[in-house]
Amino acid sequence: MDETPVIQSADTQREDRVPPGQRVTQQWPVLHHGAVPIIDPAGWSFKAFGLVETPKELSFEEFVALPRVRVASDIHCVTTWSRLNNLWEGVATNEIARIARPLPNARFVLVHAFGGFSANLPLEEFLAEDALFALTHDGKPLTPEHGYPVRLVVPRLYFWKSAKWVTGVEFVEHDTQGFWESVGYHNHGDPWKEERYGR
Ligand SMILES: Nc1nc2c(c(=O)[nH]1)N[C@H]1C(S)=C(S)[C@@H](COP(=O)(O)O)O[C@H]1N2
Ligand SMILES: [Mo]
Repeated sequence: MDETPVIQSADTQREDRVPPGQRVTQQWPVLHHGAVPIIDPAGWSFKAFGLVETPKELSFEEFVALPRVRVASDIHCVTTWSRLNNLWEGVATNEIARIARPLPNARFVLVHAFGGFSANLPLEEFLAEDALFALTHDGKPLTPEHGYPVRLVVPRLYFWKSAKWVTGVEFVEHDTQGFWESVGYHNHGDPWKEERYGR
């Protein structure tokens, strides 16, 4: 039996849990810029750096040995599909902060991914209790197209913030745009406020 605690993302508890302008799909579409990278975990590492007390570089072996959480959440993609009831398992963003120890002037993060991709988030939202670096989805390892070996999942924001093929997180003082934000997606991306495109 899996003893890993399950965190229920708050948005799944709403009476009407589908945000405005969204349609529920049973599928799990694949969306990203560029080609799917095939990542060998043996050559992969996770870096926590920038404004932190103790910068870390973790091998895959070290990363998977960190304490785990499970999160039950809904996915809301800006292209209007939502996929309800996803179960993720991985390492809480909070766990990464606990070991890297962000400095008081760290107020934002850039989550970096393979090939130069990044997504920007306020530190507080990155550290939401339901945010994690996921290794599995519905009990199975992520597939390459969904971000193997590790992807970010930030349930309360549109799914473009949930970087696939993550290579690390950088703690910064000032907000700078990530990949999709720099080509016109909203800087924040709250699905309940329909922060889809533009500022
Ligand atoms: N590395 C990387 N991660 C990414 C993207 C990307 O282009 N590169 N696209 C984002 C977007 S726009 C979406 S909608 C989701 C899609 O995730 P999925 O393919 O698992 O559904 O991944 C996000 N993560
Ligand atoms: Mo997207």
